[in-house]
Amino acid sequence: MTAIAADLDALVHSAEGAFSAAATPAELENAKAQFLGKSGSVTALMRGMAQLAPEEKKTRGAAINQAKQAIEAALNARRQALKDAELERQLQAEALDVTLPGRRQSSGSLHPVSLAWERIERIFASMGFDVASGPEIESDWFSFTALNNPPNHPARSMQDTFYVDMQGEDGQPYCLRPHTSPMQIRYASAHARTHAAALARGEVPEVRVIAPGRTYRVDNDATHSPMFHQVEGLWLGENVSFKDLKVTYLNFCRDFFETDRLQLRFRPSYFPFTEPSAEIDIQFQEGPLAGKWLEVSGCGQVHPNVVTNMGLDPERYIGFAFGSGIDRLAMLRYGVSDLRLFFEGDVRFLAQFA
Ligand code: 2NM
Repeated sequence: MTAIAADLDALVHSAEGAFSAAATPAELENAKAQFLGKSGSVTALMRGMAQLAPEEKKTRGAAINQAKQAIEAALNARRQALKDAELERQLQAEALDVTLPGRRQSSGSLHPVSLAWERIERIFASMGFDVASGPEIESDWFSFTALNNPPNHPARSMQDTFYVDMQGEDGQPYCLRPHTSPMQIRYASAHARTHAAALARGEVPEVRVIAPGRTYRVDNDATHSPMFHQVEGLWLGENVSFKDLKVTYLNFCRDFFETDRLQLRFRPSYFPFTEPSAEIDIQFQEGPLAGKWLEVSGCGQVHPNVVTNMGLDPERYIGFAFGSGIDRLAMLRYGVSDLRLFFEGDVRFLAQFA
């Protein structure tokens, strides 16, 4: 009796050992087959009972059943343990650290040149100027001829202007506009057509517009970029004078630089499209640039030939135009020392304007 019980005991221990050695559910099912399967040890013991006497069968059968139940219990315990371990592993792998800081959605910001551009538009709009924009690839007529540029003017040369492999009806090549003046001609010509009836009645409806935009020149160093930004202003009417130019530009500078502590100086100069012409210099009485005269713009009274090319009568229309670099204004406004910083796209620079 004890001997019989001892062999079953050993079998139960052997099963327990095999089950706990199984590291995965698949291994465990293989181990189960060794004991409880069709050709497993327990099944063999059951078959062996056929040879026993009826009295022995009873006690031996009960003992085998007990052993079988013990093995099944061990199997179920190991199944549960493996399941728990798998769940634990999954929880570890998918663990969330809710104390980690969130990933910030960083917001972009406008480029400093765009900031300056928007300020310029807002300020001139507040003084009654329309804002016009148009083509960057322009004809020879709008780029040069209408602007009173003589055929051999140096601005027309290959060294100064990017030409495009496309010709206009006049046989002249198109170019990347070297200034936004073409837009002034386009705007004033459209104005002349729109107001044809008023003009026929002898009225002189004013032209008051700025043309900001991208412009191009064959030039590339610390203070020149092949693509740069210009804003031109044009104010024509019956009696628009240099006094209006001075007041307009001074008011613009006071608003743009947010100070009245600045002075303007008009220095005689030359442009084909204006006569007389001048350079506008600015001097701040305060701040890091105080005391230095800095060139900010060209300007002048629009040449009668240009007024004519706008489709307007130079006997009735007089006024001024100016052209300023938006990049240069932005450098002065935001204290940027190198023009190239605007065009490198370095976020460490750009983020400072956020
Ligand atoms: C400048 C300087 C002086 C200018 C002239 C015109 C137009 F189309 F009305 F003739 N627009 N802008 C002008 C005048 C531009 O830039 C330095």
